[in-house]
Amino acid sequence: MSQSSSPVIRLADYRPTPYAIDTVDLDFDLTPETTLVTAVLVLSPRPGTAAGEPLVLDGDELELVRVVLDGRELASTDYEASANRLTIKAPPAGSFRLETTTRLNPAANTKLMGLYRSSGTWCTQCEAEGFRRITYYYDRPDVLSVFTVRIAAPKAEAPILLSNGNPVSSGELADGRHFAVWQDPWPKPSYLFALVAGDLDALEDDFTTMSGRKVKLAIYVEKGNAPKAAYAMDSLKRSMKWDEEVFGREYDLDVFNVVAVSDFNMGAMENKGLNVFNDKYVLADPEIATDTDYAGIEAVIAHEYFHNWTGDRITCRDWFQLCLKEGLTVFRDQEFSSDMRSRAVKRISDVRLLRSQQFPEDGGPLAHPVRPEQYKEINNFYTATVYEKGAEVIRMLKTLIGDDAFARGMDLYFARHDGEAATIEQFVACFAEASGRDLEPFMVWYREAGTPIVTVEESWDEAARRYTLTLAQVTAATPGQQTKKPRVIPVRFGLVGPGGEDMRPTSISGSEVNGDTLILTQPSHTVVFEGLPSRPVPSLFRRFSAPVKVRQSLSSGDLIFLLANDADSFNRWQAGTTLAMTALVKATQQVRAGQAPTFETAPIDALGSLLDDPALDAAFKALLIAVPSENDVAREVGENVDPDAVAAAHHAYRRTIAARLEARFRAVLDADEAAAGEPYVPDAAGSGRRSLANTALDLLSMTGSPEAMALVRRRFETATNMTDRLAALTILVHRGDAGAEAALSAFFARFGEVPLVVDKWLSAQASAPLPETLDKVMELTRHPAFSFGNPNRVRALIGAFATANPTQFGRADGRGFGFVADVIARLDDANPQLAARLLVSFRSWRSYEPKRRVQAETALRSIQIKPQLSRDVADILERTLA
Ligand code: B3K
Ligand code: ZN
Repeated sequence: MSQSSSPVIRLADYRPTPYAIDTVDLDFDLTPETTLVTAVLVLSPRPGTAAGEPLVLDGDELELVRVVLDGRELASTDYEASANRLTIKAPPAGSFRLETTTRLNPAANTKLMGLYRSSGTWCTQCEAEGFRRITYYYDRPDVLSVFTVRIAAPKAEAPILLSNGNPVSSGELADGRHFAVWQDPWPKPSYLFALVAGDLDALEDDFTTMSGRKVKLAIYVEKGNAPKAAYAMDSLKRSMKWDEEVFGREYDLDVFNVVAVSDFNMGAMENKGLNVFNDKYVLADPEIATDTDYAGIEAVIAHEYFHNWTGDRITCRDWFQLCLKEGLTVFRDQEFSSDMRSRAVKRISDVRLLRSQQFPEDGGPLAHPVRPEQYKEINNFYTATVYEKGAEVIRMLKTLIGDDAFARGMDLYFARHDGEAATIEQFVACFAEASGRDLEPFMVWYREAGTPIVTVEESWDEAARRYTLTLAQVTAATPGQQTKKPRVIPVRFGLVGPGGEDMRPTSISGSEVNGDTLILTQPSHTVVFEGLPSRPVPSLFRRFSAPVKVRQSLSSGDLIFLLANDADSFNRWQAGTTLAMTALVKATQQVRAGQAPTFETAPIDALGSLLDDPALDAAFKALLIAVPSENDVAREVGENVDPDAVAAAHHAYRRTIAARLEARFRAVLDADEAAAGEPYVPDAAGSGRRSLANTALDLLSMTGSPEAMALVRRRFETATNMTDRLAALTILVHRGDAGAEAALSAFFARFGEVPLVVDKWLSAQASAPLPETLDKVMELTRHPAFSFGNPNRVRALIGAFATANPTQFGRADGRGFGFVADVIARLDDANPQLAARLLVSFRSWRSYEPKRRVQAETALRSIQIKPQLSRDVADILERTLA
């Protein structure tokens, strides 16, 4: 369907369905080419439904075989059926039984929505609207029902038959077939349905819950891969324990199954009792996975498990409420990872992600509120705004009402809405009740898009010992929202005294104060702190207490002071980042003006002395010296961006750091090599050490000295784990080192059979900031290890090129844009979700300088002229060009 003809779905139009589905019995008869699905629904009218009101069920590319109503096969005049709708014109009064049979071809399902095949395994993905590709149904989250599922399949091909809930029976059938029946006692919406059938290995374990019930755990993987699921299993058990201890949530079925598949549109899916995962977030050992992969597995396993309560037991009334489960579950997984690792390091990583993914979304054509009010294609709303900003909003709520009220609010939410499909209003009402605070003003965070800018001005009255901060907020217009209301903004703060201690004013006036937090509610506040012994250095938004942009002109001296002294680790890092960003933006302006970039040395030396501080952990040091990315700098520059100028400034800055801190970086690497004999552990300490060493190596290589490059080559050759090996390979490739080709060949010779590692090999090449990269990427699309049919391969090659290679995607000749646009147009028929995701990489096209802006627009328009664009791509395109 083309975009212009696809309807806008609006929150304001929400109505419950006229009928409830009391029970669902699904029968799957699986053969590779054809699958017959018989669904028996027992339906009953909801109160207020008029007698004979038509029953209209959703479908998508369905082929109807027959319809039986209360035991009688319907004549074609009694119903209307199309591929995307089944209407029973006049259902009987009272409850009735509808039986439909549909015929599917899972092998031909390249959209990876509904029932499809991945490496010979039958699997499903139903969120958001994939269940309607299996059978006619009320495919929406507010229709909850209890499911019984019978699966029959050829036993040799699919000895493992899984669905939601608990296994109830199984047995043999004729012709080498067998069956299994699964029953899920918990009412759920269709998007949480799952089925898996295949010849898989399992890693098994068990977990005893807090009330003493033993739960059987299994992670199913392709043959031979079970040992690689060990870290995922360990993460699962830690997640189950943590959710009991921190949120009081106990698991509620006899079994919990996870299945890893290699063809998956996203990270993973929280189907009740049967999570289906992209194998990238399950499989790991030190040979194939990096520290980042391990942390990702831990976080995603936790995230999907936590959905059991925030998503499954309490689900969303409609898709506008998506952040009800996603923002909350991201918040929960962030807290889990913080408890497992370093809280400060986790916070900094999360904020970096928010700024790099969500801020550009909020500031561009795809901006939408955390709780949107309209959509054309819901799959395009699984965004950083709904997920990451959604989590920030919950974090602010906690800051605002305090930990205890927050915990009581969560308990109330679980108690009050268990078994329901809820709204954001209902969720927030629990916290209003638990805290006694009016949270209506806070709702602006859910209703309005855009990142507020908070401007800070200070003054110090030496004679009166009075310190004044003026904090003013504004949020720019976003598509469809011209005017913005002021938000409730919690500002966690410290007033840092000359010795690094937090000073205590005798009084604070001008805003509400809650412990160490100022609460802004007005467009502007003048906050007065009385009775301070000397001018403090303000440390604002500690721990990043609100997802805003801060405009504050602290001197380099103040920032260097905070970098060294702030009691808040996040703000120490923030001070260093602000110093680096200021230097990079200034250098970019110098390059554009045809001047050589120049840098202050004091901030660099300050970083250098922190490297010597034994009190700081390695992961934190790595974050301190990590230079903001070129994309970060471009975002800060904001308009008329010339990616080549940004790259030149970035290059010059890194060379300056490298030259100045060379000896220290060498010391870091020596220390790392001294630890080389220790066994690989992907925990905070081990990954921190590697992260610091590899960041130092990357910077050291910027000197371009033969010794530095020899060191990189040696580290590549002698690496004993994937983290170090990939870090060294990436440096060789990105610097265009003479040894790069040999290293790439050696890497492929060793790992060419492991698709998840091939992805790293593809990404390292696609992100190389070299003029030959585009041709290389085109050539790699024809490599036997690459396939347009596999989302991980496409993201590793094309996605990395479009998002992690600003100078080559943004080539001055426009060929980078043109290439990615061609790929999107080509992918759209087979896999619209994947194509739409890639298209998002164009969202900041208006920030380019005029020449590139024209070229990006030309590329976007070349997609638009393609006939039969998917709704997914057409929607993103329309909004991007609007
Ligand atoms: N809920 C799924 C995402 C589904 C995406 C549908 N397009 C995974 C998650 O957030 O846990
Ligand atoms: Zn989720």
